[in-house]
Amino acid sequence: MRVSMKYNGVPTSCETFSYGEVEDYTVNITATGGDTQAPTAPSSLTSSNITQTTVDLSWAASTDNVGVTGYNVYQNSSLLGSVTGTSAQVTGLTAGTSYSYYVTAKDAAGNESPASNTVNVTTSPATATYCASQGNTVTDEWIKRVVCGSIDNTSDVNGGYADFTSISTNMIKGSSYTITIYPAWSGTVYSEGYSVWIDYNQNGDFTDAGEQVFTNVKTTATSVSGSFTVPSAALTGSTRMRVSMQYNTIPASCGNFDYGEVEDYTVNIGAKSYSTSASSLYIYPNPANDVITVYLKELNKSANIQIFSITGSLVKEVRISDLYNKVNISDLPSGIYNIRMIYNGEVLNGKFIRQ
Ligand SMILES: [Ca+2]
Ligand SMILES: [Ca+2]
Ligand SMILES: [Ca+2]
Repeated sequence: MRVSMKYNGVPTSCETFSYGEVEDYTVNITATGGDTQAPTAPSSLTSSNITQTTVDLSWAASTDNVGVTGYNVYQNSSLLGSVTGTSAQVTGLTAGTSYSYYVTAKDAAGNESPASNTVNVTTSPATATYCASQGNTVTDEWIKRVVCGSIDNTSDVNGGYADFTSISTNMIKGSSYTITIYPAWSGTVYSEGYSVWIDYNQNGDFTDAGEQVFTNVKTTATSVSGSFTVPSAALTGSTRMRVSMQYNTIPASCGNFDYGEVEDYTVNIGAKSYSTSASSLYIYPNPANDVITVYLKELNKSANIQIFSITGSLVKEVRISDLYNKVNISDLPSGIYNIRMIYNGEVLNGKFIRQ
């Protein structure tokens, strides 16, 4: 390295001049630049958009004395890959499986920061496949109608089995629901046994404790009915409800039998428990005499509305949309009512007075 100072002008590297001085030094240039300081640890690592096979990770940026050049993403403590930004989408995961993640920052010299916080992720459950079940003969008897929550399905004869999983009702953990089954006979009235299951843990069977939610011993009654409470341990999300009717005995959840019918439905189990404290629904007018209007915040949407008496009994359930959001309450006795709407997986509550 040459340092040069010249009177009254800028010196060139090779010249002799009258006034001034030149000094030569030595500089040793190394390959790494000598940066030995690692970046700070990334912070605030969070996961989002968890699906059966992917998860999105994002974190707060690290700093470095020279500069952060990228981040290493670790899955179950093994390096998965590197990115330059502060987010990453992990793909190729297995449904219903737990994974742990942390990230580190790195600089151009290859220094790696300490690990960020760790986040644990469980991918969405695999789509369950259920055992087959059906009545072999529906000449004499079948399930005519099923009513549960907002399901009210009159089906008549379905050849022994019907997949009605496109028909669903919402349910909230800790809340009680009533199911009513109506049989029909072509001639002679035979005794029929009944059973209903809900796959609360979404593992594709009806055999876990508490999943048989209703049974009725053989009867010639024109309808059977019972109540059950959705356990707090039930998984949030959509799952299967199986309704079965068999001649002369209570049916099993799997397999074929001689006489009767099986119908499958979908139940959407809500994450939040019912609270009457917060009033997050806008209801007009209030108090009201005959009709209330309940406002949905988004267009082209619909939602189920449940109205409860002050003692907690479900007295009305209707479906509203942004195009038709009126609920007839003229049949309700005067009093205070709680109203609940399950919308986008969220529970919105309100109160109104029937004058
Ligand atoms: Ca550094
Ligand atoms: Ca049927
Ligand atoms: Ca199960």
